[in-house]
Amino acid sequence: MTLNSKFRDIYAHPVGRDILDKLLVQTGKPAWLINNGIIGNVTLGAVQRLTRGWLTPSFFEALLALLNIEPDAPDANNAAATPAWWKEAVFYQIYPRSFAPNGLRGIIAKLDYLRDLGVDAIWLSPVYDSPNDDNGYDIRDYYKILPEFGTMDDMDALIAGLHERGMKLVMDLVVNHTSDEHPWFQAALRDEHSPYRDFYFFRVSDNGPPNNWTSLFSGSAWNYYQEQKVWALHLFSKKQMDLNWECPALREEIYKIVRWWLNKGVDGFRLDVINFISKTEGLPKGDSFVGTLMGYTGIERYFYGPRLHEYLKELRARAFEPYKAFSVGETPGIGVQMGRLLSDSYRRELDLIFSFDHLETPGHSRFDDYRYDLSYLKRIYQTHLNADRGHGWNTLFFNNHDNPKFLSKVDPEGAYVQPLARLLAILQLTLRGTPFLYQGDEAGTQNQPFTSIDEIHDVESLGLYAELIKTMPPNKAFKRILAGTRDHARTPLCWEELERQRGDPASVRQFYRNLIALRRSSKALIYGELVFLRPKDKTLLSYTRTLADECFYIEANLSPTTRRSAAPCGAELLFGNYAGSPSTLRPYEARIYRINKLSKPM
Ligand code: TEU
Repeated sequence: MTLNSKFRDIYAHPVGRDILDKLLVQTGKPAWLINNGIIGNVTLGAVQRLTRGWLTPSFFEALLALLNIEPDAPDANNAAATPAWWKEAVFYQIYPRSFAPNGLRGIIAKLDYLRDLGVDAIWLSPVYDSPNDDNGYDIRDYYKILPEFGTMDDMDALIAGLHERGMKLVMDLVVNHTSDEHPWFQAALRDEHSPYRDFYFFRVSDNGPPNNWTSLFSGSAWNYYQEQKVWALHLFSKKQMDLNWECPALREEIYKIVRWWLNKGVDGFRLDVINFISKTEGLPKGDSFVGTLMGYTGIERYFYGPRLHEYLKELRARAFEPYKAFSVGETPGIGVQMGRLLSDSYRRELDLIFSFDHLETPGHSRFDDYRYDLSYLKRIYQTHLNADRGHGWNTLFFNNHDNPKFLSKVDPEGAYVQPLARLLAILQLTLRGTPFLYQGDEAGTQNQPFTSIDEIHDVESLGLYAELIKTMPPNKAFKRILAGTRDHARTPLCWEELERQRGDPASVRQFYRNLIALRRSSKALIYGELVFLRPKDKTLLSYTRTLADECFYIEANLSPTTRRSAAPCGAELLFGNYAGSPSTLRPYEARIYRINKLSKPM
């Protein structure tokens, strides 16, 4: 790709397609705008001339560098999806800090609750030894359990307890960075000739930070160590130091860690912010326009780096493959086409990725106080879930430990919690993909009514608050933190309520339990072809799942106002989040029907 490349060439390129698709979604513009005879023939050079003074040459240099990183394009294959346990499983994410008292022992005590709910596999957020600057995502010792969570014996008991119940364990692998208290970093800092010095990004620079990259937790991405007169890179908190994957000895250490845990019986890993592990050689500075657009300066230099595919292929071959272990990558910022290149089965890299494109509507960031419009979710599902019928597979989630509650984004007042929680469950357990429940989803948990910054503990929120009060009054700054803080997802679960719901057949929990049982009973709801209906209907998400002669029709009213149902005549109602099935759909009403092939809706 060069400045002579035309928009249509860029749109035909996987990275170009993802960038332009994000721009189109953010600006609400249709795709044909790119591919038509006029705009399609416009070259990058012409855009540079037209936007002189606004988009600097460094923007085009950075864009071309990003485009030319990727020589491949996804292989379009529409063969039927190959069966795999992790496509049929229902995953449940546990955030050990707030799941249950007594750490690992507390989790073991809840395994029967999870088995009864229908959970097949647990994703366990970090339990490794850590100074907890970022709640465990800053690891000090990969081979040791954080004492407040328990012992390695407790860990072995958890693995055994899960396997006894036919369940699996996926741990969290945090290898984009370590804690600055990790012995590798301590040794590297102490001695510039230490072999561990190359495990990190140490730089000598006399005039300030080596480049203009900013941390995802606010401020510069560089720490300066006065005594050693050296800088070190940290894309997250000041105590989370980025690892240099260019260093073969570092990669060997990571493969050893993975094999050690897989030897213990762990079934796979969720790979933390794994798309950041390859940084552009020379750590070139970030473009200010991209930095403003994305909120993080320099991100275009590491979110889809030049050796990412090479490292993921090697990690899989050297550590995961020998154990047939499962891998799901957390990949913020990655688009549909890049996602296919990271996770399509023939690529031998990751099995699955978490895409975050559905979590915020266009023009909004997590810290914007706005009402989420579910018609956007429909748009994202229509572009993402069928992007790759053959090799590809999706993750289906609404919550995790990094985001405010999805329910509260759609319905901040909580006026429709009962139908809405059940609507989200119906989508998550009938669309094509692997459902990842976050602890508490099964009870319809909402955001916390925090009243002051003193109640906030999350390093990201506190870093942002410190930044914001430099330019706005504290109450205005707190309002932004309240909208997006991760602490909404990190408050202790109320087990009294969860156990009450377990005994109440009309509860959200039991609704999830019955839905999970329905999904488990039907291959069509897992591997069935997914066909979206009425694409232009903004307030109705309707689709069918068909496999052999089994067919389901699902519809969901995406609005708080009553509207007409579009269910086909003669269809058999199986599930609904309201009693009865009038011809209209009440606010956020959703239904699942079984239909026989003859009355299949067109
Ligand atoms: O999160 C990576 C990250 O950037 C998230 O904030 C992500 O962008 C966001 O969820 C998208 O909605 C991972 C871990 O999940 C997070 O808890 C850690 O703080 C972070 O990496 C650093 O390890």
